[in-house]
Amino acid sequence: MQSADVTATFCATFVDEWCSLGARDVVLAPGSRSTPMALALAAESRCRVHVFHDERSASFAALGMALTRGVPTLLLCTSGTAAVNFHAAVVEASHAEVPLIVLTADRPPELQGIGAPQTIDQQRLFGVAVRSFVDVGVPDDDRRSEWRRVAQRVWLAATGQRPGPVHVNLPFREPLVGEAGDLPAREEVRQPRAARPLPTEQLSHLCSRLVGRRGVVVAGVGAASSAALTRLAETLAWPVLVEPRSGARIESECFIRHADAFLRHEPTAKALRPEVVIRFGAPHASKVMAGWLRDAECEMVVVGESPFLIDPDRRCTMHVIANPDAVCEDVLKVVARSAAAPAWLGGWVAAEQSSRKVIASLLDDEAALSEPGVARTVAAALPRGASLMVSSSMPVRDLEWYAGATDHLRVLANRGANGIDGVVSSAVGVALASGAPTGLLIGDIAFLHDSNGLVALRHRPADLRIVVIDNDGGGIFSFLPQRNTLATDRFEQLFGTPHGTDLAALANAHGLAVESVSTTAQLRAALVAQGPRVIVVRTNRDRNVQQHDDLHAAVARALDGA
Ligand SMILES: Cc1ncc(C[n+]2csc(CCOP(=O)(O)OP(=O)(O)O)c2C)c(N)n1
Ligand SMILES: [Mg+2]
Repeated sequence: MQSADVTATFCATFVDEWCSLGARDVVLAPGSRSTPMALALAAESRCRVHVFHDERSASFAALGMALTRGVPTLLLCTSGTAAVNFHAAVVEASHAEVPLIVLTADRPPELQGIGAPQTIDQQRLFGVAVRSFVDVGVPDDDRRSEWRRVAQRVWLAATGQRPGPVHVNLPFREPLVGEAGDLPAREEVRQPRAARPLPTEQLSHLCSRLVGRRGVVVAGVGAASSAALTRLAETLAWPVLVEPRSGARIESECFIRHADAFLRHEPTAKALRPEVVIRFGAPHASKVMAGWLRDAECEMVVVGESPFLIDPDRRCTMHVIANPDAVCEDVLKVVARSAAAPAWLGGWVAAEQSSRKVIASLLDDEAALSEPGVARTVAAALPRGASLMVSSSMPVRDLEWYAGATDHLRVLANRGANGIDGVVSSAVGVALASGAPTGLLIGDIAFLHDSNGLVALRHRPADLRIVVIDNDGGGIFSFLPQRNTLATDRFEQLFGTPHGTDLAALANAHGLAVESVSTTAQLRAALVAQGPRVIVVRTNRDRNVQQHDDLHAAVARALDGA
């Protein structure tokens, strides 16, 4: 066999193996050295190829796709700095436990270290951010019996107990265009991920901590289903503090949405101090809630599938590594209706009801949209079955604090490393993989940071409705002590960072439909139209702080009067 044909057969074997294991999305950026793999991917009918010019954008789109599907996206680029541009998304995928198979083409060994063009050291390029690194070597027909095993190992490393990115470096020798011959035969691989019951001892230990105590359930990303949480909460007579990304923010009086608002009210925060917390998945974004949990000095059980414990405040007293739905079921088999004092849940429900009334009355029909009002309206206006990507920093918080029920949506965010990079592209990936209407709620700086995500968007089959909150800078910083301790000029120079960019013109340059809105009714109407489109809402950073303060003061007044 000619060497180009061996290379083509090698690539076709890897692609066949990954598609047999479930890969469906391919993202690639153009380049020459990656030709053999690009051709193999394009020839595979089981997967869809999406081309992005900018590797950073490509990698975040791949991340968004994997976040949506839960299976690895295949991501390919050429050699050199192209590969380095994947790094931020690889880090996010690592922290957020999103499976990615990152393929970087490379020059063969004889061209390394001698100044050959577009050649850098790609060995372990992503350092500790990948679950595994493999350099497969120049394709060699004598090793064809190993090819599928290597591909399987890569897949298993990306989809293991702690999913994440895997880096495969692919040195290719010229000529790069060949014909694939027969592929080596495939052997089935087993991927065991069945939920196992908790060991009896751990289960009785867990249950003994819950029964008859003043407790709360906290539901974050990776929580149990709303049905399982409902049964657990009813049995224990506890509230469920639920954030949108859990997927369990249902319309129920025991499912608490506005804890951030009412826990700012000291007497309420004190009265609702728990003895025990059971947290499913990742913590909420709210600092107020984190501080309240710290002060409570209660026991905290954390339940999740990942062996990696997120516990920056070191409050966890028991870590249960298991499927959250299975844990709920196991607990309910043991625990009969709990004898917790009815006043406990009643106090939560009353605080939530008061907050809901205040928040609805202030935000539901604004003549001049506030940022909390935008977040609330975007969630409410998107159709059932839509996805909603929210950016750090304020959008993800405003949605958590002020949105109503969100279980009609799939809410996603890049909160592994909380970057404001790659957010537009991630949302493009979500829209492409879901095939459903997708909203993106994003600030102006994050939008500008990744405006390359808009490149060719109008040609993609993506119903993406982008809502940009344009406060001409970083609004989050106005909530920090810097705002009041620094002179305004210095604050604006280093933190506020106004840029004066015409975001509508930028979107226009990409041929996208653009609308500017200023009232709730206009925003609602704009969100009904199909994408891809950009909806711009102008706000003001100082007024935004005031509006948050006003909301919290109104909630506090309602609680005082209750
Ligand atoms: C990649 C990256 N760079 C910098 C930061 C620090 N940072 C956090 S929020 C923020 C400003 C965000 O501004 P914008 O997107 O307009 O949202 P707003 O704060 O106005 O809601 C910055 C620069 C970050 N989180 N990630
Ligand atoms: Mg901003």
